[in-house]
Amino acid sequence: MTMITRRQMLAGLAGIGATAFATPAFVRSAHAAMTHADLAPLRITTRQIEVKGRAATVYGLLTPNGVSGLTLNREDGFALRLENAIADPSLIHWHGLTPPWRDDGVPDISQPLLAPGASYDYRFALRRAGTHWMHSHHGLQEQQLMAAPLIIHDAKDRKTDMQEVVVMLHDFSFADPMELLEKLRGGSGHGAMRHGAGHGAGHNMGGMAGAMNTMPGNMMMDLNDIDHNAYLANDRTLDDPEIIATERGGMVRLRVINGGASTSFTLDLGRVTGTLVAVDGNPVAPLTGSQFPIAIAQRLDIVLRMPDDGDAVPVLALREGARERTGIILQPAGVNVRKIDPAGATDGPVVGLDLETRLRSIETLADRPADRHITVDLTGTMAGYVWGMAIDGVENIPVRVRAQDRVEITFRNPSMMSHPMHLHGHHFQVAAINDVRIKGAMRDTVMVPPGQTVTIAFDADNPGKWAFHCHHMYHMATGMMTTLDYDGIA
Ligand SMILES: [Cu+2]
Repeated sequence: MTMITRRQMLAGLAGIGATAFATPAFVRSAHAAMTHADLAPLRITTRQIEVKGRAATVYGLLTPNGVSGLTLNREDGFALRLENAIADPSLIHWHGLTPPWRDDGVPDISQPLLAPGASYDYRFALRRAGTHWMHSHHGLQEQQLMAAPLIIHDAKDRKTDMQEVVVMLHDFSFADPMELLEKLRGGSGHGAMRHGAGHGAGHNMGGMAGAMNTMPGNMMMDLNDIDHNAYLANDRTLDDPEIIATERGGMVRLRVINGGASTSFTLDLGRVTGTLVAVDGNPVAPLTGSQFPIAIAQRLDIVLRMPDDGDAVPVLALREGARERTGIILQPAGVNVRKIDPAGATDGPVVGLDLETRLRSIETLADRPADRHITVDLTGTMAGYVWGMAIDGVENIPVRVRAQDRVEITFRNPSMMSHPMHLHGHHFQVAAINDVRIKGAMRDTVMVPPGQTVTIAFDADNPGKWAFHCHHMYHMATGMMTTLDYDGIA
């Protein structure tokens, strides 16, 4: 049994450039000795970006052409050489893909950390197209932008003559993430201190946040643990946003990825109405609207038509429970782009389950009773900052399943924070919300707000040992993580 202890998690934490040794020449792993001409190279590296006029060294996952992330054809499969060009060990998880478990990119579970200068080769079939992403699963590297898009096209995507725009959201701090975590663990107990207090936008540079909201039914809720220095869309803030050329009246497919380490957003199209066509890469019955919640690690595919009047369309992401926002601008030729304030007039909406209850998957699981039902309590408090997953009342033990079983897992959340729960290796269907059965979206990450229950269902069709955790990086790093183990896998 490989339990991930908090000590092991913390042992993996280190800042960029903390080690001084030079990056050695690439060492090929032994099993890669045969042909590799078909392997796309992807490099774990560092790069410089500018945030609010200040230079920052962040991580990157770059192709040889300097492109962040990958766009692949499903039929070609996943054929990749991952090279570690930084001075620290790392490992990259392919979020949304369902590879053989040894290729899943979680240290100590799937495979050992990738040493500086070493490389791993990956080859597996791609089961589904969709908007996915990749990120470090080691320590707190994800906070320093070790994350990138991973877009899988199928034949239908290639036939559609529609402009695709990928929008990757991040939260960004100049501070060392280890420092941010230590402050959280210092147990400021902001719940008690900030009860009912208001909070302004951007008043707290890289400090601890303290937003409390009273939910319907007087349920108290903690919103953001950390006030980040900036919120990024494709690495930029609204002071200097990415401006994407579009056609007047043209169709655009947005592929939005929430790569934030600890921030949920609401996507806001302003006066434009869009059609949500997929979540977490899985098609859903089309839903129209101008605002769509996107919890940490989730994805939204939204199709929209540029206005005939030729106006630019800001695509904004509103930080949950706070005024900060980020975004990109869709700009038809010859149109001026208005400057948009990085702080809105009102707080971004709280990300709840209103949209989730309305989502219906297009490709649903077969009707079948569950062979196994497991209840997972999401436990923890801000005081001391220790989080956990209790399986049938026992803290942080693996969930055991049998191959081919229909499995249902019910999350209950007695804590005061929302937890975006992510199961590796599978896509599940949202099967019930607060005990009301639905044929909801197929997903890999589902939000579980305080005081609510969400049941997911999936077929155990990918044997292995899989990470199963909250995708709020600081909750995961302080204990809200376990594994899903198939019987018979060592
Ligand atoms: Cu959490």
